[in-house]
Amino acid sequence: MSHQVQEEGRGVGRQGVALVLVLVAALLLVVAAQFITDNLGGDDPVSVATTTRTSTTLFAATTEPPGTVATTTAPTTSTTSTTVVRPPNVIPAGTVGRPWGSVKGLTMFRGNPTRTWYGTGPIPQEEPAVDWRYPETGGLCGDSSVGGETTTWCGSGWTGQPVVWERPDGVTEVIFGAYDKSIHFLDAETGERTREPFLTGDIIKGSVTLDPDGYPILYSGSRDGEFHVIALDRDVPEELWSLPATVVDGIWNDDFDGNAVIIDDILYEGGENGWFFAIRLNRGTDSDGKVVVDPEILDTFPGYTQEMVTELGNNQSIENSVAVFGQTVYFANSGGRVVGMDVSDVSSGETEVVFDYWVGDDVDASIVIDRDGMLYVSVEEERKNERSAEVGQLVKLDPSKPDDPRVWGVRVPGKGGDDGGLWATPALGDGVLYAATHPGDLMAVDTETGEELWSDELGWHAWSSPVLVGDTLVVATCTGALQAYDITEPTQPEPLWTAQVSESCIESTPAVWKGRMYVGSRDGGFYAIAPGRSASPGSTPSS
Ligand SMILES: [Ca+2]
Ligand SMILES: [Ca+2]
Ligand SMILES: [Ca+2]
Ligand SMILES: [Ca+2]
Repeated sequence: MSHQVQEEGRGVGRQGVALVLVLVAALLLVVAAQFITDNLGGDDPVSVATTTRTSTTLFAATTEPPGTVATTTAPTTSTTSTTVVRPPNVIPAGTVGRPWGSVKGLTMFRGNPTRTWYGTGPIPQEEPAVDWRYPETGGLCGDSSVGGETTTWCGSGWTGQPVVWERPDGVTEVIFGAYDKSIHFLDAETGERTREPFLTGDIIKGSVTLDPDGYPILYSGSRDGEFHVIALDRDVPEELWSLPATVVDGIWNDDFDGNAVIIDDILYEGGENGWFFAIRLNRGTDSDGKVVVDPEILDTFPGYTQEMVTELGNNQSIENSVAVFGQTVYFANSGGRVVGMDVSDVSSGETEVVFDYWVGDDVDASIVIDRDGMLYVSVEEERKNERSAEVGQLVKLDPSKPDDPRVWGVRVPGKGGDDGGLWATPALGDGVLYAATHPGDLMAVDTETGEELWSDELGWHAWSSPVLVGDTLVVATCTGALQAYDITEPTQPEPLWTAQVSESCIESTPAVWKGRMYVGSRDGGFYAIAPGRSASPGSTPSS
């Protein structure tokens, strides 16, 4: 079945288009690379350098929300502009640590394809307080069944990072999926609904992706067996298309927890069925100016091998969020296989495994990629096999040495009855990686040597990914707090404040936007935290 799917993208016309794109890319590569080298740093967005797309109005007549105009500029002669340009379909080193796309916002889990941008500051320097809770009382709860056992889940969990973006009409909107099976849309200032919730068929664990190129489209997985593509330019959010996990003959289950990346109309996503997908969205507008897609599955690929299934069993799900550098898409699966796929020819349906490494145990955190293209892989302790003990739980890999890529590995043992390892995705600082561990420590690790420079206790079960903006690091804890650190001296973080948000565990990753923070808790609520208007902690749900 997979082969039929793979064939769909291989039209002659498509190859012609691909050839033109490759030529354009080659022409722009040198100029763009130089430009990027000259313009590192800052919060400025990254634009694609292309002669085929300029200042395009994506939809004209609109109702709610007002139209988004995406402009793609290619300032190839200016050296004073701070916009970074890049060749199409390529993620250059200069994109690391920067926002992604033309939309002003945090549009995806960890902000960009290398999973290294966490929002726009500042982060409050003094203890903030809960500004609003959604809903005001009660919780966002839903029942979900696995293997005949039904559990009630409340709030939002792992990874659960919200999208925050500045709409063209001036409203800053927060968007997140929750355990009540719905995607919620809120006014960041007030916590009021901006749109009707979008209901899926099961709980949502992952993070949503807002189209980074200005199309009014949202992308979300769910436990319901579908990956959803949702239009935001209708009266209510409306599904345009969905990818069923059953499109391939997968193993394990049909959930989608991983967060999708969209690069120049191609969406990359991994599923808990164990497969990786590359989908050309063919985004556009209809005659009424409404956004449409006409998706085409370019490639499907099983993240597992038969050998892995024989050795480790069927749990070969992909729950981590794909990361991209250059023209290689990286993902890892529950068997501990770290895969790099060359997608330079994905438009013609051709991908190739160019990196393949086994860390031994489940990888659910996202791979983080630095400017040298080095991979930081966070491994859980579930299988606890020899390989995992040997490789370590926080591992740096050098893809330029595919035969022996391990640069270093840090052991993260269990403690106090908890397993070791990491579920959270580390934050990449200046020569330092900040990682929250399952046993409950926040570690600062030297990216060159793997030396553990510093650590602090967060409690236990730290699944929320640390967020780094400017010289401030903030991390949510399973005791329901946000903890901030001053990292002016990156190797020696200094505690700044601890703000109690909720009485339940926070597993979701916070989003930071201009002095405010947004995060969901397992108590059922979703919170905005801001410089203190009141000193009172979050209201406790009434039920
Ligand atoms: Ca399911
Ligand atoms: Ca899952
Ligand atoms: Ca897993
Ligand atoms: Ca796991």
